[in-house]
Amino acid sequence: MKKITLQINQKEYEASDGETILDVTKKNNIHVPTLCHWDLLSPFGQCRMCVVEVDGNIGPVTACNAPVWDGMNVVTESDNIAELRRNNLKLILGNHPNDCMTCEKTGNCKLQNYAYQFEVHAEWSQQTIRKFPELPNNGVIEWDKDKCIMCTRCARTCGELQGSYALGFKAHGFTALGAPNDSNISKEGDCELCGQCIDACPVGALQELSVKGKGRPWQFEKTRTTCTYCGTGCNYFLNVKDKKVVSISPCFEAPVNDRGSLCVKGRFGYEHIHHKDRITTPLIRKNGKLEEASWEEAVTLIAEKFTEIKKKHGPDSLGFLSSSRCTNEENYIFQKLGRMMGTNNVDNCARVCHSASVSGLAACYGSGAATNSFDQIRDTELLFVIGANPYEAHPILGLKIKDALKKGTKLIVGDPRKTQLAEKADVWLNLIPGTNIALLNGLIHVILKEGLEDKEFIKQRTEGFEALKKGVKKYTPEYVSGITGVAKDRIIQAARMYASTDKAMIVYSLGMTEHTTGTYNVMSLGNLATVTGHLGRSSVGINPTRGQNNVQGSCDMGALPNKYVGYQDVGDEKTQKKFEKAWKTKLNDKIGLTCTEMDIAMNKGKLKGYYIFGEDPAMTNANVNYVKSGLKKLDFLVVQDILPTETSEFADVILPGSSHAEKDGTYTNGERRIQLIRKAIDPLCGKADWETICMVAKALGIKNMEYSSPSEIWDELASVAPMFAGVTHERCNPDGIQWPCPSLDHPGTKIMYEEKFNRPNGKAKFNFQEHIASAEVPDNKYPLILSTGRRRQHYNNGSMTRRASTIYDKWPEEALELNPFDARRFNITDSEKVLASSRRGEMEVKVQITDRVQPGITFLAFHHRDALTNLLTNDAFDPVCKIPELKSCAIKIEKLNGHK
Ligand SMILES: Nc1nc2c(c(=O)[nH]1)N[C@H]1C(S)=C(S)[C@@H](COP(=O)(O)OP(=O)(O)OC[C@H]3O[C@@H](n4cnc5c(=O)[nH]c(N)nc54)[C@H](O)[C@@H]3O)O[C@H]1N2
Ligand SMILES: Nc1nc2c(c(=O)[nH]1)N[C@H]1C(S)=C(S)[C@@H](COP(=O)(O)OP(=O)(O)OC[C@H]3O[C@@H](n4cnc5c(=O)[nH]c(N)nc54)[C@H](O)[C@@H]3O)O[C@H]1N2
Ligand SMILES: [Mo]
Repeated sequence: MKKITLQINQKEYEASDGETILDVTKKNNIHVPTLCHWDLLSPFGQCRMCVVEVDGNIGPVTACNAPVWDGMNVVTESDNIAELRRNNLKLILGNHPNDCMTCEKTGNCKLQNYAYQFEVHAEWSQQTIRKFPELPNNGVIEWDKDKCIMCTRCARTCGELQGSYALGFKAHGFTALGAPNDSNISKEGDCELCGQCIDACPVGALQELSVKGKGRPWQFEKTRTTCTYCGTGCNYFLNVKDKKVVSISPCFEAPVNDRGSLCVKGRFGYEHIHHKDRITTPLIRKNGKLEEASWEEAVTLIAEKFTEIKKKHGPDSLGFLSSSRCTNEENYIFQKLGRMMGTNNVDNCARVCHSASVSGLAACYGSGAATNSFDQIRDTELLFVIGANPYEAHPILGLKIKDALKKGTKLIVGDPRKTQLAEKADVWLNLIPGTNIALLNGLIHVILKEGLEDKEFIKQRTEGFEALKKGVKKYTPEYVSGITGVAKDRIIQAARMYASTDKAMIVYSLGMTEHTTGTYNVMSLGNLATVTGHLGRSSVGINPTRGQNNVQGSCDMGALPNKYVGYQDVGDEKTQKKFEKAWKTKLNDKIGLTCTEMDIAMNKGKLKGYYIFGEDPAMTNANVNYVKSGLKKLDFLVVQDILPTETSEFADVILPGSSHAEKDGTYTNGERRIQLIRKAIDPLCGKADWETICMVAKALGIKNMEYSSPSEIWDELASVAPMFAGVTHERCNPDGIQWPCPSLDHPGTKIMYEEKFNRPNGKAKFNFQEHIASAEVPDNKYPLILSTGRRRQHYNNGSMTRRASTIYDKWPEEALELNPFDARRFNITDSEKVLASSRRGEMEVKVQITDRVQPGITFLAFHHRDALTNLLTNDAFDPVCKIPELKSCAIKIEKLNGHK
């Protein structure tokens, strides 16, 4: 970019062509007042507070949208300028109420600050009263229309940054204001409650209702931390007053949510922290009822029972289910506890989530994690999103996708459901659930037939190509169309687009993994990325959107039955010796049970004692009737959670957990970024989860498990896992580090496999697989396919989001999505309650008639206890990674009248 020189207030400055005057003054700490300008938005030039004088120009110009030129001479302060700004303020204040001192925004209001600075006095307030249309409040964000200064920052934020267009301009002229949009300015028009408009508003017109009266901004202690919901890893501030988290506000410096953007859960899903249902003391079941107990009593009982079970039935009669909602440090010591007890029956919720990614990607490339970084999404030329719904499940990644689309990035979506993203696709591959392998083989078939593969890449960096070539031969577009239901032209078009675009990135998720063919699905997707050479560079690769805030981390930490921390193999002689030496004990070298296998072992009476930490399998595993029957058969169940759950109903002892606001540690997000979480308040129950686990270990007589802080735990695990050797808590501050990071001078890894793959010979491997149908397909008795997944507003078992009144009041119930064709077929009307049943269970649920689902396919989320979706789902699992088929089973629906 061309460099130019200009003068500002008689001093010389360098700038680049294309910058505005305001860009240059900001960079050089020259203060120019602004109201309608926000750095995150394009310049608007409406409020005219930023007027400056430019030599040779007839009148003053607005600094925010005036470009600089070589030799320009700018004056930012003069009597004339001050008077102009003062007059602008007078005009604005003339329409502004004069309740300044009682306004929540006092002290943080730009208008108020400028009124002081430019000495505009109170008599200017409310000279003119505007007439505004009456608009309903949405119950969450207060819209105080009289305070609106018409800067339009809220509406521009909603459209430009969030891509939601729920706020627009209500009218023209004097009655124009940012307001909920009911005009046809926007096509979407749905408020997602991201809350970004609150931060955009420079005055008190938009505020979070529930924070009103809880204190003024300067009274809050602010702690930057990492969000506790999904694997995106957004950062924000917890605002604390009187030892209570009263609100959440954005952090604009974070690497992941770089514009401070948050989703509805991140922004408003915090009420669980101080909810009355929080478990704050240990509970012991006595005569069938849970009663409050002391820590001492609870921990002694656990030690007694686990010791007794181990003695009587051997260590493998014990199981340890770790928590992807909790920190790396907690996961490390939790799996260590299990292993020190002599068992590898250690697992985490990745089993029912992305375990197929771990096994599938490792088979292709040697590591089971995302190959690239989230910010590279913005620079891709083509995105292939398959089996993922980021607009709902990872909304901040969704924003990056929206940015890319705005720039012209092409989009292919592979999803049976017409998601919001699928609506935007250049090609929507509307496959039948469970036909992923056939579809992917079909795409590769076209690519090879048309010679679009990357021949050089295949030759230099891969192995096993011939078998793939032979295998995909029969997957012609016609054949694949017959299996998948996708029109053959779409298959051909998608294959050509993906293969012939240089920067083409794959984003995928559970639509690929949660199948009995999960591992093979991921391998087939790997084949596609490899055959086209879309690997090892920026803005390409194959990227699973990891689910939980720390599911990447709990796998990394070895909360897996076959791996120690850092993916070191259980049973490998050298590794066994290494950990025996480090932990000073003899260790079991037999691979343990997965959590889905533990469900079977409980039912067979082989698993007797189970410690479930921050997970709710009685609600979230497939076929929960089976899970519950197993839990009932246990001799002893310990649950450590922050809130009561379906699973805790079966507990013999409940240990209180600590929420993310109550502890230090790290979470690892879906792009392998290890980020700090920072304690904002003391644990409500008196102990952080890691302290509780240590206490249990001590009571069990386990030595070497006493730690004074999470960073001490981190240092221990980094000393035994080479991929983390260069990471310390200190280095993770403030923006985190992406693993692998093998030494203290290593900067971390943004892109994997730039030079070689992690397999022994450094090459990527093709793994051809044939199409295999889902374990259960529709028939006369159960004629509909049920697929399951997520809604943006709720989170997994819903224990937290159902307790956030802001969220729950607006989204209180679940409904089964049914295509209008099926509704007619089964004579069902919209909102009617039906009985939905599968071979495993039944539930009553409301129906929503929508063409989001295709004929023959239904969809349910699983966030509500009163619509327990997993009563229906199939627990048949993938033979390699043991993930259950949560994304496809057969159901029927019946009208309820007359049934019960
Ligand atoms: N709001 C919210 N966000 C969340 C969560 C939450 O509960 N709520 N949970 C977090 C967790 S733990 C996870 S793992 C992630 C999950 O994130 P995602 O996997 O993106 O979410 P899902 O809705 O489960 O499923 C994704 C898509 O797969 C499609 N699908 C179903 N079957 C098939 C198939 O056979 N083939 C293909 N190609 N697609 C199919 C579904 O229609 C759906 O659109 O989200 C995380 N983020
Ligand atoms: N039908 C269907 N079922 C599914 C899925 C699907 O797509 N469809 N997806 C599956 C997937 S991907 C996943 S990941 C699982 C998720 O299943 P789970 O892991 O069981 O569900 P979560 O709600 O994420 O969290 C479990 C528990 O952790 C607790 N918790 C949260 N934070 C803390 C903390 O800091 N300390 C302690 N001690 N406890 C805490 C919460 O209160 C909650 O009860 O569900 C699976 N189930
Ligand atoms: Mo997940």
